[in-house]
Amino acid sequence: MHTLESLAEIYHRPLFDLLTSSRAVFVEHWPENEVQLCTLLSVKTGGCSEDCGYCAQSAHYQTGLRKEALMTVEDVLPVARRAKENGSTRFCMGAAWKGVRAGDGKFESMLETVREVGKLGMEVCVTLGQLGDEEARQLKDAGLTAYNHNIDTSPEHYPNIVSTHTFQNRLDTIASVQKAGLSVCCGGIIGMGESEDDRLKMLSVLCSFDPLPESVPINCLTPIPGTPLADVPPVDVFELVRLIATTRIALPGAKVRLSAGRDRLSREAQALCLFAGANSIFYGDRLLTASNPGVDDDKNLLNLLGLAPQPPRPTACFA
Ligand code: SAM
Ligand code: DTB
Ligand code: SF4
Repeated sequence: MHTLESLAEIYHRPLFDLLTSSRAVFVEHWPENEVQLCTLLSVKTGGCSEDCGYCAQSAHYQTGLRKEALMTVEDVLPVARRAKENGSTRFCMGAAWKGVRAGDGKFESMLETVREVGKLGMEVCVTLGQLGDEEARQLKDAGLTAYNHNIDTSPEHYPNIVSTHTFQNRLDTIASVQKAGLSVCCGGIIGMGESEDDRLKMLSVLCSFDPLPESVPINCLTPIPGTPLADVPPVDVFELVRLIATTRIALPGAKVRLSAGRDRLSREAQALCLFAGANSIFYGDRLLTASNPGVDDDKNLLNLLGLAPQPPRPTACFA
């Protein structure tokens, strides 16, 4: 079990010692030199009731984002098919909701979308906000692989970022996801004015999950004009690399996803993150609302580094 103290001991080692250790853990658990490509799609954009201080989609801030209604299964399927053709093995759909309720028409529509996308043979992940045991069970029955619900930062820093729900609400949703037998995708954002200890406290919460998270997205804040965090300066890249390396050592079997903020990282910085332990990226020129490197740049980078897109794994398919 990793505590703040044990994680801090790892995190603050001389950088090359840290990288030597994380690389050894990485190669032992993930020997294939592969990176999982995931495609994100915002299926319901903007107008969210929550006040998450980093988010372009909160109705509390004037971010200039155009709201879009929930996409139907017919809208989503062509995007999912293209994602598969382009080499993605995971398709993740995000909705700007506080949460979902069983029986609600919008939730029913999402279940239908999950059922159909699941037939394409990619891992299917959704991030729909808060849910309970029943909603999680229905998503599992529809063929969902994983549910993304980030804790985002330390329990102590969380109330500085969000006031409309609590850190405990996030944990309750994650418990329902685990209970349904779905994989948990849970990580956070760095660069929201937190300390390095806050990041390690976040990691120690992830390390306390049972089962451990299957996937850990590490996002660098994409500053959104109009939000309270619009002017927070970017995180030093070596802090990002240290966090990825420490995450790899603490959670050796997890997919560590180098998520938002890649378009502000140099190729060299991304290479260091992939060396330190990241083994997944979001692929395609848009995240949910923010920009991401273009697919040609990403293909080029993986080629230059001798990394291959992870092939579909039959066990991970629900077709
Ligand atoms: N409403 C759902 C929720 O809150 O879980 C799902 C959508 S939310 C956009 C998914 C995750 O995206 C957030 O938990 C956060 O980690 C990440 N995210 C959102 N805006 C971001 C930003 N500006 N920069 C970096 N990460 C961001
Ligand atoms: C996650 O941790 N990062 C992705 C995914 N989970 C859903 C979302 C990143 C969003 C970046 C900001 C935006 O596109 O609005
Ligand atoms: Fe954004 Fe999700 Fe928070 Fe809504 S709940 S404001 S979509 S992060």
